[in-house]
Amino acid sequence: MSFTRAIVRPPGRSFAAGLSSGAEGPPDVDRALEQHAGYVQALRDCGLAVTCLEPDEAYPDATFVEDTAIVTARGAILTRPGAPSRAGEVRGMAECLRRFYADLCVIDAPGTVDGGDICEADGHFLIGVSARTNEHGAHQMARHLGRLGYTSSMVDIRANPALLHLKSGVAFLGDGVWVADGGIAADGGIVADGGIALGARDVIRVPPFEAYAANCVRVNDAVLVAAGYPQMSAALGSRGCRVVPLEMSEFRKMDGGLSCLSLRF
Ligand code: CIR
Repeated sequence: MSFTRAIVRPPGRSFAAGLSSGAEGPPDVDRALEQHAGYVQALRDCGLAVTCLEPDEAYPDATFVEDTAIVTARGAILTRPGAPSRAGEVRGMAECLRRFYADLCVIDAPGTVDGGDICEADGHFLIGVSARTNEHGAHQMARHLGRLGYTSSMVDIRANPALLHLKSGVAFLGDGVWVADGGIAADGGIVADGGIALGARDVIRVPPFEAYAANCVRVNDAVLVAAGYPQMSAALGSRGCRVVPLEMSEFRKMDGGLSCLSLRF
């Protein structure tokens, strides 16, 4: 969980035209830009060199860069987003990633993968099968990761419509500690591959009324978490984490979590 770099893209003026379940109304773009600047500062405070791409007005959801690629210590894989309106976001990310990776693997049709469905835990990857990541895409992703020397397991979240992506409901914090939503947490571990529980030293179960805060991110010595979720912040703090609460209200309105605003490597 030691990172030196991150890639981000601030939202454009078209942000409010992105995909959203719409339950919370339209976002305020100026406020989203302020919140994004706070997020970038938090990454810099964690010691990361942040590459900030230009806002992309053609793709209102392009600020959610995590969905466009999987970046690992051994290689990068471009995704093939499950929402047709987001397919074109990958090209811009590919151009950027060529600066950092010699080879980029791709997901081919009919496979689809959103990066928000991929959760790394010390060299093992959970691959969520969701409304965005289909089984073709998940198996291609597992093969790419296998070629890079990583293991993986599948977690089918299609029966849980509250989760847009796997990482909407699970986060790995290192040292055997997980954060997980009720459907993914099991006694002593994490449900994967239809029932096998990955070992876990500690699973922080997210209270249903703080479900949004499950999408937190360990960055070096800190855990970034959405502000306004006191039980989650307290649970993280009690594990000795340096908790960094960040305002995320405008991204939440567009169904985006905290992890999806950056690629970290
Ligand atoms: C979408 O529906 O694709 C965007 N409005 C939100 C994507 C959030 N991505 C993520 O949680 N990984």
